[in-house]
Amino acid sequence: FLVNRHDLGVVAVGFSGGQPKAGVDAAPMALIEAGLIQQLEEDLELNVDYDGQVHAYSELIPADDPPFRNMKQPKFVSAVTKEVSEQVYSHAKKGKMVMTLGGDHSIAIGTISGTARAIRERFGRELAVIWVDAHADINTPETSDSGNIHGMPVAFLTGLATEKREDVFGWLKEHHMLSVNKLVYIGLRDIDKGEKKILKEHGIKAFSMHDIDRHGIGKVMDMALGWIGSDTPIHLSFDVDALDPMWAPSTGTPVRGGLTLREGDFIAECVAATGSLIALDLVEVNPSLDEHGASDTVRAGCSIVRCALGDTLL
Ligand code: Z70
Ligand code: MN
Ligand code: MN
Ligand code: MN
Repeated sequence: FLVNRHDLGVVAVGFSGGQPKAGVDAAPMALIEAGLIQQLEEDLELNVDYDGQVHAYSELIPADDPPFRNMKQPKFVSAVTKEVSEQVYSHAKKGKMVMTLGGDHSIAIGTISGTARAIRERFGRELAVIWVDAHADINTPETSDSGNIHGMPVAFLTGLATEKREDVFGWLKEHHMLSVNKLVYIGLRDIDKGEKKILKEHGIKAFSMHDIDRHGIGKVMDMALGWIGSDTPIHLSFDVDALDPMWAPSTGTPVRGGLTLREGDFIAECVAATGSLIALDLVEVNPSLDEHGASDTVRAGCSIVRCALGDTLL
């Protein structure tokens, strides 16, 4: 009802500026070369609207971009995410489902602001986000130890971090934003001290690996989707480092003790089964790290995407 689930807009974001390691910008091409788009068209029978480019946004590189409020490359990340926001919005406003291939997780500032705006305009509704990740990515510039913006997207999207400067995320307005009680985390296991405080203070719903061990992934998904409630449009933002490095070693910050490949696919299948998925991000695949594990990591990413977009076993 929310989108035409057979019409998929694809945005390929070859961007690594939200963190220090090169190579995550090559992920969209690796995923596409592994046959992802072809699989979606042929096996899932989706009408894919893809401009055929991996965007590098080199035209947006600022002349100078010194750290600001502890953020690294603030102007570049802001400009790229603003552009991604427009790209995602233009698919979503036409009623298409949107898939964005990253890139590092800072790009979610663009993807989620784009869908939140489209959903507000089209239905007057609020968006829910399921953030699958080893990390919470909810540091403010002031709580961040690293200054890497891929650790901050959720803070900017929820308004926990704000900045008036237009060229440093000041373009993010109320209509781009997400309410903290419409956010659910799954897979957390590496959270900074300041982030823990934020999660507690705002009562943000989070299912850690401990919760998955305790209840099993089936019950956790029931609880996660129950928190969101039925008939709420869902944006799934999937960081491949949520998976255990056994299955997804080629990522910038692997953390042991993660989701199995099947648990990752199961999360995506459960979201697909709600019929409320309107957008999907797959981020942080870095084929140049742990090179012999790159094909496994890419295959895991392709599998998660297929499951989220409705591939069924039978
Ligand atoms: C840390 C920070 C992060 C991904 C690392 C790490 C954040 N909390 N996110 N890898 N995908 O730098 O803020
Ligand atoms: Mn471009
Ligand atoms: Mn992340
Ligand atoms: Mn992560």
